[in-house]
Amino acid sequence: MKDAIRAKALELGFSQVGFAAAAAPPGWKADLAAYVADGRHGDMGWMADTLDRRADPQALWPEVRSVVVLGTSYAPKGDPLDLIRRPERGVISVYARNRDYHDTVKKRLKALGRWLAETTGCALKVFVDTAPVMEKPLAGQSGLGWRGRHTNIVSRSFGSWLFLSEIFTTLEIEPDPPEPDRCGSCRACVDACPTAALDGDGHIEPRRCISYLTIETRGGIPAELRPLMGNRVYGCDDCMAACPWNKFAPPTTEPDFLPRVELTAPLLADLARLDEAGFREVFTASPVKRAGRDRFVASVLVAIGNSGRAELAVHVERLRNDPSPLVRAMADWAASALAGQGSGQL
Ligand code: B12
Ligand code: SF4
Ligand code: SF4
Repeated sequence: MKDAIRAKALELGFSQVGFAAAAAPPGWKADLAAYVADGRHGDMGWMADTLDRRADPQALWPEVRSVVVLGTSYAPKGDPLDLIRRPERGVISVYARNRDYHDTVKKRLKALGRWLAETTGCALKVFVDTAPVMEKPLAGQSGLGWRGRHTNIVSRSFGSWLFLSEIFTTLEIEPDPPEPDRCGSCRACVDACPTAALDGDGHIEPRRCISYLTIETRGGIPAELRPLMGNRVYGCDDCMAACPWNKFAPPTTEPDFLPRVELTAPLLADLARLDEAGFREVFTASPVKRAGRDRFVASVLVAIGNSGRAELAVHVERLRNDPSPLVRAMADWAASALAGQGSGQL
């Protein structure tokens, strides 16, 4: 059965498959509870609200017996960090340069689920970051990879560039052995983090993470972190890209994940011009829509403030009169940052 599931999953376009028991070791809940108690979830209130259901697959669905964990590679071609050295451009994270992976992966999960239910008669539920599921610990249990110091799953075949998703099933399936930790003495991801969000022991302070600051936070970006963000305007790949295991990852050929030309190296000047309608037009099927126009343009203004490009001041001035208070506040900051830095400096 495992071989048949694996073969069908690969045929449908998944990159890697593992099997885990639907049981939660007690440590999961304690770790998640400690994270929430420390306030690390920040504005992601759902993490506190769903803690009990999330920490145990059987609390979410009592009939579940096994979890099929699926990895989908989105490995980029070339070094995604090259753009960081081009301050007039905005960096959109690799995973968000084309269609929303939730949609692409969900379609495949449903096809695999349909086949599994028809073949075995089992009951099942499918998830791709769509329900309170602890995807990384499950993937770690299933042998897909180990949890790296950047806190995400690293696969020997696909490095850090894997989206995770799951099929919860009533079938009893023999679990795969977990993959041992292969980080060794490496600390490349920890050292690469621009905001020192990683402690080196496998923990993250999300409230310092650029991914959180550009996608999740509701309260604006703290002033002391803005200069550290450089030109990253949506998400961040630095810790993922630093991982030496990526050298084994073949670049994805999935059309939905190949970068759209206009999102590969967009000019900050163009991004700063986006109004609501323009934002919706450019980002309608993309994960970037999650940020919304105001928060996205606020991040663009931070990048402009960090760019040292005096010619971008004209966009900043216009946005100082924007209807959004968040955009106006970030435009004021960008204006003083540009004035302080002078033209052409980083
Ligand atoms: C909330 C969230 C975020 C938050 C918080 C991140 C975090 N690490 O907690 C923010 C917005 C910052 C974020 C950013 C990103 N995310 Co995110 N995120 C999630 C989400 C929704 C929940 C993660 C979670 O539960 N965090 C809470 C803590 C408690 O969980 P944890 O990290 O597993 O905590 C464990 C460790 O503390 C560990 N632990 C304890 N002690 C020790 C000691 C050692 C030595 C070690 C190694 C571990 C360890 O035990 C804890 C619990 O078991 C998942 C999807 C999901 N539903 O699971 C995606 C997910 C983790 N994200 C993902 C991605 C791709 C990203 C980004 C790369 C996106 C980007 N390019 O901007 C960045 C990477 C940042 C980073 N270094 O983590 C992928 C990761 C895929 C993978 N290969 O693992 C996921 C799985 C989504 C998906 N379906 O593919 N994310
Ligand atoms: S995504 Fe960026 S900011 Fe967040 S932990 Fe990784 S390197 Fe640091
Ligand atoms: S960069 Fe090094 S420490 Fe970080 S996940 Fe990869 S191997 Fe582990």
